[in-house]
Amino acid sequence: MRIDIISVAPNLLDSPFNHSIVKRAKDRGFVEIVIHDLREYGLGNYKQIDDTQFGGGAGMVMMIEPIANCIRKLQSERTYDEVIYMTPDAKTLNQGTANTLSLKENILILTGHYKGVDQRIRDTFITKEISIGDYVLTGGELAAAVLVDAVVRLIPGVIGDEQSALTDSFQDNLLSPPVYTRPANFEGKKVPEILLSGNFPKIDDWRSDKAYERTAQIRPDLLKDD
Ligand code: 6GU
Repeated sequence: MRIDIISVAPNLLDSPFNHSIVKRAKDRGFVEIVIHDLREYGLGNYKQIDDTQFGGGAGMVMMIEPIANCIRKLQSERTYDEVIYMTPDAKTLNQGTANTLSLKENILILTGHYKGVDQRIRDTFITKEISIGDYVLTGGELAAAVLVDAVVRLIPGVIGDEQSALTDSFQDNLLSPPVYTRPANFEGKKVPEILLSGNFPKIDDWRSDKAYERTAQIRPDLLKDD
């Protein structure tokens, strides 16, 4: 998979992709992540990328031309399965979206800043808009890092223990059951007996029950059919 990200703050994306599982996925050739500095496509001597909004009001809007020029250049080099705009005014990311995106070949991600991008960019180039939750970040970079992390770990082969991604919280719309490791007794607090029993069908049942219990308690909304 190849992921291109257009950003006005590329430095924000240095660290998240250069550690741990995402780094290993890059090193092993499962994913190539390329960051593009929108400023390089800015207009005039000042490399302008934003302007005041028509109709008045506080806050700058990201201009069409720099973004259009950048997207068009990238699209001339490869075909993108999705051109994604990270913005708080969109549907929220969930595991289903991450699963779907993990099977794509080429993804282009545009991150917003200020008041966001001129609506015509969204109308013309964007095939999918994603928010990562109901709160506002200073820019879309951290949101893009979240999306990329969620997607890359699902690319087949990236996580060694295949089971591990399959039993994540949310993979079946359920939260994960509690987990324990040694010692079996910490200051009198004991690990549930069943987990020490070696009876694996029973352990599976226990974990399913706990997952359901936890979900009903903390995120009952996940149990509703939609
Ligand atoms: Cl994608 N961008 C920004 N700026 N804030 C957010 C977000 C995205 N998702 C949640 N909050």
